[in-house]
Order: sequence, then C-alpha cells, then structure tokens
Amino acid sequence: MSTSVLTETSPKNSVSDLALFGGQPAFAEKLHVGRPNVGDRERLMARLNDMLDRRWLTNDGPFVQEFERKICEFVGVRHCLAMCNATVALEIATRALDLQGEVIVPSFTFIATASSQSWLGITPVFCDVDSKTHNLDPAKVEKMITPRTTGIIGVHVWGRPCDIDGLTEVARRHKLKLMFDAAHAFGCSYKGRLLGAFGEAEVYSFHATKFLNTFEGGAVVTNNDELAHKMRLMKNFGFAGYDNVIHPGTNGKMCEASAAMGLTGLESFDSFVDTNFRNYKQYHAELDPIPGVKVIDYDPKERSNFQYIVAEIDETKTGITRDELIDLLWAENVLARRYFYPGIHRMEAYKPYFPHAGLLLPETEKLSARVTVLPTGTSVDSNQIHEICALIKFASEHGSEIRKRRAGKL
Ligand code: T4K
Repeated sequence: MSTSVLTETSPKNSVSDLALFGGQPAFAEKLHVGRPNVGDRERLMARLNDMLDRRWLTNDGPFVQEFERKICEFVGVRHCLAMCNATVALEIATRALDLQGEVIVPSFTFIATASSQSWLGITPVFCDVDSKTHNLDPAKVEKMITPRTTGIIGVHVWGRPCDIDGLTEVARRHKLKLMFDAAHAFGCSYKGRLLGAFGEAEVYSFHATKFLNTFEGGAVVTNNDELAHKMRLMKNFGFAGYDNVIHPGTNGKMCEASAAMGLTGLESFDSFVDTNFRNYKQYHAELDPIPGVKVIDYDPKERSNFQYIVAEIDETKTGITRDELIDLLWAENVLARRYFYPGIHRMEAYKPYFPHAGLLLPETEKLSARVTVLPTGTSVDSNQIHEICALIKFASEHGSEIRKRRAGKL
C-alpha cells in the first residue's frame, strides 16, 4: 500500500523547480528504503492472539519451533537456529566455530559483519571486493591470509551470491573456516541451490528492513549437527535444562511474536518476490537509458528476492556525484541510501585497526562512492517509481547546472 503521495508540481520543468532550490518536493511524504514487507495482517493477529492465549511468549515456544522447521524445509538445510537478530547470530556462530585471531571480511558490508568479530576480540581484516559482484574476491582473500587467520566470512551482498566455490577452495587450501553472512540473501540461490546450505554455517537477518522480517530477528542455518547442538545451547545461556548450564552461553533467543511475524511473512514469500521483481524491472527499464546510471543485475539463472535496487552513479557521465544526487533526492523526500558508505575501514571505530586499509581496497572505495540504494518493496507503487526515475533522469540531464547552482555560481 502506498503511503506517499505525489504533489501537483512534479515533474520538474527547470532546475529552479527542484526542492533543493526551493521548489515543492515531488513527494509530500518521505519515501524510505527498507520499508517492511508486511504479510496478511489477519493471519498475524490470529497468531498473536494464540500466543497470548497460550501465555507462552518466548524460550523456544511453538511458533519459534515451527518457524525453524519451515525455514529448514524451505532452504533444504538440516538445522535452523532462530535468534534475536543477525548480529548476535553471527557472534554465536563465530564462537561456536571457535574463530580467533584474524577473520577476513569485506569492508563493503553493513557494520555488523565486522562488529560481530571485534566484539569477540577478533580482528576483522578487510579484504577488497569484485567490482562486478560487490562480493569478496577469492584471489584477494588469499593475499590477506596471515598465520593469525582462522576464518573467512563472505557476505552475499544484496542477496547476490559470493563466489562460493572460489572461497571454499581458498578456505580448504589454508585450513580456514568459512562462514557466510547471508543477511540479505533469504530466498536467493547459488548454482540453483538456495543460500543457507554453504560453508560451515550461514546467517540470515530478519530485521524489519529485510525481505522476510520478524520485526527484529535472525537465524543461523547449518548442516553441521555438532555445531547446531552447540549453538542451541549457546543461544539459551548454555542451559541443558532447568538449573543446569553445560556450555558458555548468552541470550540469543527469538521471541514468539517475532516467529509469528516470520511465519506470516513466509506465507507471502511469492507475492513479496513478485512485487520486488516488478519494481526491479521498472527501475531497469526507466534508468537503463540514462548515461552513467547503472542498476545492478540479478542473475536470471538464479533465484533472487530482489530486495535491493542498487544503482551505481558514474559522475563522469551524469555530471553529478552520487552524493549530490542523494542530496537532491532527499530534498524531494526520496530517502535514497548510500549503503555501505564509507566502507567499514573508514568508520571511526575501525580506522585505527588498519589506517592505510584504503590502499588495499580500491574497489571498495570506488563502490562506496558510487552506490545508491533506492526505495522498493511492497510500500512503493509504480507511479512513485516512475517519479523517482524521472527525478534521476532530470538530475543527470542538468548535472552541471545543478552543480553550479549548488556552488552559488548561477
Ligand atoms: N550483515 C549484513 C550484511 C547486514 O546488512 C545486516 C543488517 C546485518 C548483518 C545485521 O543484521 P541485524 O542484526 O540487523 O539483524 C538497516 C538495518 O537496520 C540493518 O538491519 C541492515 N543490515 C542494514 C543494511 O540496513 P540502517 O542503518 O539503514 O537503518 P534503519 O534500521 O534505521 O533502517 C533504514 C530505513 O528503513 C529507515 O530509514 C526507515 C526504514 N524503516 C526501518 C525500520 C526499522 C522502516 O520504514 N520501518 C522500520 O520499522 O540499517
């Protein structure tokens, strides 16, 4: 359902019509990236009522068990450990795998990939990505290995799979553990098989902004029985029964309300994909003709959830930088995002780790200056997408004029 309405002044006829320069915003209300997909409300409310009637709100309740079972069936994996969020799930999986010392991660990812490591006293070593896939480049990973390296965490950025074969081969050669941060990748495949079954374990996020959400939530999926057993203990303080702690642990549990939301969302899986796919096709059709604006592709041979519409802006062709475009869009109430700017290696908390990391991360630096993520999902409609694309087209056609005007030269 659409929440933002177009004002009567759009489209823009001249640069002066842009909200950046005092014109009326194209949208009366803010259009966000990451608006949650909400499934059938009645089904959700019925589940929440059941939960309240049962007075069983958390601690491995029936909805959590059903959610874990359904995820296993859906993905084709033996174990699913539902958790309170993906960050804690990454931490638990990292401890269960006994990673220590250094772990190789991309810098072009959400902060949680790295912070899950540093939180455990592990040094996240930032490796560059492939400019086409936006994912870890196995050849570069191999060059970052030191005697302290114990593991690699590949991130399936935007739900597009890592080069899993390449990373598996590097991990095998160097006896490293390989795990995947599949936060974006629920329902996406690699060589025809759904992500979730690769490496030692994979971690989904079910945060509100993700394709499938449980309000807050995440899960580790694995085919490793021993690892799953350990993580089940770890996510519940290490309890093996009342008053009996047999393993170090924390509180990583998913609650029943979250699982109820997840079960409800799963029932709408196909319609969420259909909506995202329709939006993706429309963005492609309307943005592809604009020089310097490249919408990233999802491989038609694979399954994708199309949750992210990602455009790379080449300022040499648009005449306007990604950041200038974002300022322009925000003024029009289109809250496009610059994931994953500036790259974790440039974030205040991580700069001291490797002050010169940028020298080894040229693709990351380029991407984090070019990428913009645009609104999609079940809360935007095709008129709104058309208007967003029209704004981007207008911006690129008037790039130099906009730039001069911003600099006060016009
Ligand atoms: N690994 C990767 C690769 C990840 O991308 C993430 C999370 C994780 C691990 C960790 O997963 P969790 O521990 O969160 O399960 C958002 C999300 O908060 C974050 O979960 C996500 N990645 C990241 C890519 O995006 P921000 O910094 O954009 O802020 P946030 O959460 O405020 O949401 C962005 C926009 O979404 C808001 O401007 C408005 C909209 N929104 C958000 C919420 C929560 C809504 O419309 N409704 C809502 O309820 O991080």
